Amino acid sequence: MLNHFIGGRRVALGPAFGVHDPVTGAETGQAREADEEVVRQAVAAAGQAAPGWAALPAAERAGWMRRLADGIEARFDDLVAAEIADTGKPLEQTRTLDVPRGAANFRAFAEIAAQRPEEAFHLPGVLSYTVRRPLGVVAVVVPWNLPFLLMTWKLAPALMAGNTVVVKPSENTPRSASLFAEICADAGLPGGVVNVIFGYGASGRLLVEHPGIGGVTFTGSTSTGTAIMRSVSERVRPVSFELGGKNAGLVFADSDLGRAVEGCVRSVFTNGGQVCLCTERLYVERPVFEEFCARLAARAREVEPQPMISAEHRDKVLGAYGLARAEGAKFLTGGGVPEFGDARDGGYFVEPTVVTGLPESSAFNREEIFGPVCHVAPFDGEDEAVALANDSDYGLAATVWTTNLDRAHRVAQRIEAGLVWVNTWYLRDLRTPFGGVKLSGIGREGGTRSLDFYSEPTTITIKLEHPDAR
Ligand code: 6OD
Repeated sequence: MLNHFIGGRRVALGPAFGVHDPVTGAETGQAREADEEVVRQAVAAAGQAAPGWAALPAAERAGWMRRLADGIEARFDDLVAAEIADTGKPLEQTRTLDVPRGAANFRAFAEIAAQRPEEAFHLPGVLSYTVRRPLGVVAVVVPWNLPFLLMTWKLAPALMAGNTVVVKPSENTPRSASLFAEICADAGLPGGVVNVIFGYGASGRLLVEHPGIGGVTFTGSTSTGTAIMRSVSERVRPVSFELGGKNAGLVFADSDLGRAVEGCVRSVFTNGGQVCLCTERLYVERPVFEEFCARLAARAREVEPQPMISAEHRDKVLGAYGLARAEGAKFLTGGGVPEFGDARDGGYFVEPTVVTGLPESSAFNREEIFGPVCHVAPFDGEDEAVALANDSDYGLAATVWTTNLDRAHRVAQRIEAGLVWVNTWYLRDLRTPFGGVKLSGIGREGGTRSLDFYSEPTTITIKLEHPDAR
């Protein structure tokens, strides 16, 4: 049973709920669901720890960040196992991306904070400078697709900026957060600095609505993001949201087609398509359209199916496949449920799928599916490519595949998205601004932007005696 972690201790309050293995559908564990009392205790513990944590010299907090990174590395195999048990991710991905990024997040924000310049503005007779204060207690609401990576991506800068936190992982993926609580306790982190509570959306809602919360960071669906925004609007608290996407990939005829196909295989199918940055709309310049489709479909057939996170999410993805079928799409591959003839047949798998032939107005091309699937359509020329990419309510990420350097810059700069990758996908430098436009989110995290979000400046202005003073 996974119990909440509040004030440095485990708290066994609230009803139990089941956690399932997406690979087999079997219940593999239980966690406690946070109710109002649990949330009250967690926010109170974080509130009590906040002044002491904020008062530490930044260099000391940076020392804690490094110790937490060490703790993650020491429990590497346990974290890998926990993440796989909850998500069914491939071992290779978990070992090379999810868990190492947890440690990297803590190390990166310790460095970024240390190198950040102070702000001061000087006019004759006037000196203004800013001091930054933490928000207090930050609610960290984490999704199920990259649970450890995204939790630490938010926790590290929030803590480094002097906040204490209450983390709520998704009900589907509580294990790595629970293990991280253990790592914090083993490292001797002062009680209340990191608190972890479990539960469904209702627990998250109680958390973000709590008056002791100074700010909310959330990655997940646009509908949950807008609900959180409404919840905090009366208290005018800052939010940082990375929400849904309907990311476009543009493949030009002058691209290295082999590289483009491989890149698109990664950008469509990584993590079973369950990454907010995954491509769901591919547009290919007409002279290479047929060849690209044939090569992409052939490679998609070789992709090992990965489970969706839950039966409910699998049904949503299968619903999108059904919609495409009903609207007359041509399935270049996939569209069904793989049969394994073993325990995986009880799991939440869908086939990697490539379709074509649907109008841009189809819900299939407009709404986020979040599965291993993309629609491919032809385009003629740069202007049409850019118009198609931008014809979306979302604007998180895009990819551009071309060997023409001028075109790469021209097109990338015209795309309405927070992130554009050229001849690659999901290549990360943790110092860069990260987030989306339109329905894909508000605010940017990454590098100093994270530290900006997790703190608020006070401007101090001093009148100086000076012959030219105003
Ligand atoms: O890599 C990251 O830092 C990041 N924020 C990834 C987000 C993925 C969303 O599903």
